[in-house]
Amino acid sequence: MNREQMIDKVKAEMPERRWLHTQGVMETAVLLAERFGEDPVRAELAAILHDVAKYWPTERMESIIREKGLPSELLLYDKELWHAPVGAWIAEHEYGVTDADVLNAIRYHTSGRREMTKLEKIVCLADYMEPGRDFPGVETIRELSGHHLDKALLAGFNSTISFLLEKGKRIFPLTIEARNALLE
Ligand code: DGI
Ligand code: FE
Ligand code: FE
Ligand code: FE
Repeated sequence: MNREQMIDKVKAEMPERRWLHTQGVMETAVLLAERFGEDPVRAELAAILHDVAKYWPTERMESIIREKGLPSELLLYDKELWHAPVGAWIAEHEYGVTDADVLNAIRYHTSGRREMTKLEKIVCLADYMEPGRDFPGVETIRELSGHHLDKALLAGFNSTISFLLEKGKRIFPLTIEARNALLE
């Protein structure tokens, strides 16, 4: 599947506003890849696909998690987390992506994990700071991203963790591990 075909197929999976977000993540991931010495083509590919499962019905995500052997502990945490590992599965099996680093950048774009690759960090950070994002602290993240990939991403995880604490929600262990690893 070429880039244009992939874009058309992903676009058809989501409402217009989510496609606008995806385009923002694509542009931002390319910029960050150029800034921090990663491959912009692979960064863009992961960005195109990162939210492909975002609007799948819960039951459809749940059956992929159960039937394809994805980590079942995901089911104990917020449904918002599920589209990332499910998206990686779809990228591999429906879009023919074989690059493990690209697949992991999709898989971990929501939670992060410890020892993230540069590509994983870039996609996760681009998702936080694309031009359409507007949440308290996003400007600080954008400023840090001018020079510091890890500090900017840490600020992103801090903001997610604060948000989850405020809402009284569970925090997925990988998110805590991702934050701790950036402080080491
Ligand atoms: O899919 P997007 O909206 O572009 O962004 P995302 O994939 O980073 O999803 C973020 C949502 O996931 C946000 O509403 C917070 C929610 N979430 C729920 N539990 C957790 C979590 N995010 C992280 N990182 N860790 C959690 O434990
Ligand atoms: Fe997402
Ligand atoms: Fe994110
Ligand atoms: Fe996203």
